[in-house]
Amino acid sequence: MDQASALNVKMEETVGPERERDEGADAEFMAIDVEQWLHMYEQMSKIRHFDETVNELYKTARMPGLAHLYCGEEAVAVGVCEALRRSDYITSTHRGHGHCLAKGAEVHRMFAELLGKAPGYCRGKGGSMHIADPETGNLGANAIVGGGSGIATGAALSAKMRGTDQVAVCFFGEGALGQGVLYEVMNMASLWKLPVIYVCENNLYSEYTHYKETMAGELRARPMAFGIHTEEVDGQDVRRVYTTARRLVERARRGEGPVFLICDTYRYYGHHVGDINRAYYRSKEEEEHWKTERDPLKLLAQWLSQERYVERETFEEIDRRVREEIKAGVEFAERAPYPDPDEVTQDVYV
Ligand SMILES: Cc1ncc(C[n+]2csc(CCOP(=O)(O)OP(=O)(O)O)c2C)c(N)n1
Repeated sequence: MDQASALNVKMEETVGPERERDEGADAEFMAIDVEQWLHMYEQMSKIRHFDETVNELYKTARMPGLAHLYCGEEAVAVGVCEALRRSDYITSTHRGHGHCLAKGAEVHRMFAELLGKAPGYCRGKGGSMHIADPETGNLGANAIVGGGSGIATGAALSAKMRGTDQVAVCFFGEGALGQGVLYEVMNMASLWKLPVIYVCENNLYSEYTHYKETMAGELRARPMAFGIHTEEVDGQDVRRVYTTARRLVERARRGEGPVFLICDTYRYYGHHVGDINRAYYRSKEEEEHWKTERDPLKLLAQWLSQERYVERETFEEIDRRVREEIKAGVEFAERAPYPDPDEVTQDVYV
């Protein structure tokens, strides 16, 4: 009996649905500049290398605490944030490094925060799950599952009341659908036609449980019950995430109300860096399938090579540049000072 059937979950629910070719979408992808796709590749590469390095810092005991890695899900953060302006808002989650970087956070200040150092985004007092950066519209990662939904919806209400055309994106995992606050804010957002985009990253598992074991009915039926326009997209294909997000963001900007975007995706590592023995909740074959067949970086690079004639060396050069930036970021953070002990009660709730 394979892992999927042991858990009473069908195989297609662990490897994702079959995706068909869509010629209309292909034409839309071709109309976008190669440079812009390469920028998205670079952003995804940055997130991948950043979080792989976080894992190393944890394993070699150079980082205090733990972290939730975003590897495998990069196309969601990058595709959505590429459709936003700097002045638009996002709220993030406990698995937030990808969202922060995609919205424009700087690698060296991110590492400084993770190592508890003074130049970090929260002066080293927030850590992985609380990185916020008002300069880039990032209203913060959040250790409370579903916690960002009230903040993003409030930000969208504020934008509407101030008469700006800003939008707010609320990223969350499918586990957040078990939180009541999400239903309260979706109700208000729909009634008041707020410019908020709920982005549900369905990576199949909430901690160690397949979502089908805890969710009654269909995921998409939940936002639809509030009359919210809902779409689902292959979250491993940054081309689809970006073009769909671009359309939905414009819809929200025009004042047509909230939208809900389900992105089908997968996390490559454990729920957090310490979750290394995963055999009791998902199989090695399943992980391999996503990594070899559905990797967002490989999928974009393959398409750019085949259809847009980008040379392999171009990707190697981008990856090399990214690795240098990551290395310099870690060196910066390791050299940086800790905050002064005298300020231990500043900027925190005591
Ligand atoms: C309100 C609340 N309940 C429980 C937890 C413990 N917890 C942390 S992450 C997590 C699972 C979240 O799953 P999901 O929302 O699908 O996000 P993913 O980890 O898959 O990205 C849980 C239950 C929490 N942090 N907050």
